[in-house]
Amino acid sequence: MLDVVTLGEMLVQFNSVTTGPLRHVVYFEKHAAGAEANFAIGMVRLGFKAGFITRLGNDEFGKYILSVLRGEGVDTSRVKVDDEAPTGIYFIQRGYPVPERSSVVYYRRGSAASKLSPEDIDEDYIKGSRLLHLTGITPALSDSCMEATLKALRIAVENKVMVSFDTNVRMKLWLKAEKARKALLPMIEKADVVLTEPEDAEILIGEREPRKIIDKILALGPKIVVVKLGAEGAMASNGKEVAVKPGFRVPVVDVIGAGDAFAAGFMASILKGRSLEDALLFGNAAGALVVTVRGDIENLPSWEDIERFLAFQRREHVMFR
Ligand code: KDG
Repeated sequence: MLDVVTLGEMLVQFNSVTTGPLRHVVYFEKHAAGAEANFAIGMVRLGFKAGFITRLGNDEFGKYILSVLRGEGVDTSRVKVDDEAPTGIYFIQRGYPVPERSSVVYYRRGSAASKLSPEDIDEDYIKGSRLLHLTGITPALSDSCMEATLKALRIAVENKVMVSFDTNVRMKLWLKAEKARKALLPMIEKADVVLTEPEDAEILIGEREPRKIIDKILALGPKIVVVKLGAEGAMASNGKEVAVKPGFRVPVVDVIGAGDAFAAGFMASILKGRSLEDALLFGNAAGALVVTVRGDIENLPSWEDIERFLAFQRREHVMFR
């Protein structure tokens, strides 16, 4: 039996070794990444059994991604290989035009994962799990991906499986804000835990202020709402208490993937019955570790590494040898 099931697209990420506009970058480093897969790997590192539903192309990049998922211990029994469509890829531009920020350029239209459809969603697989994690990326990939997401959500709700939903609004995929709003709001309403950030909330509910975002989303039905504030930390509420935790100061190499690391740290803590404050602390720590390197998954921490990171932040003596 699994603890967590998620679905979406894992892509090959070509991360610029140097900062600056992509046209001048000479060297790219190959990684495997994608919001939901990052989350699944993050949860495995934190001791949970996680399964990932997707389609991969029958190509070199598909083989690479499958080996990464298997190597990380993610259950790949529901990963299908598609002979017709390729594995998606994307490039990351770092530090330009905004220092310490990254942007993405996708080559994923028509990818194998965009062909994911309701027939790929196995009812028993989700029923037997403790948590279904969804993000706003998968429903933006295609109509069939949207239907697959809705089917997974329906199964979870009907079987009282906890649902976490990370808004992850990607306007490069939606193109129109109205489309994102119409698709994602009904999903948010059915989720138990919603993770979002001010930029997404502005698009979805016309609100940027963390406290107001929390109140507005709690009023839609979710039991816990978390607002991720990047380097500033995060705020969360369960309707009874509001918790706030500042972020950690770390050298920033590439911020892509930090939100997924945060989500894994946060949800792993919730599944372990920890307080909102602890969940924010562990989420922030996981996110901080991920921004210090290129690649989304490499620095996803174990509990032990989170503890060592936190001890160092508290200026406690940490043994390195
Ligand atoms: O959250 C990080 C992801 O955004 C990145 O890895 C790529 O999944 C991705 C996406 O669709 O943007």
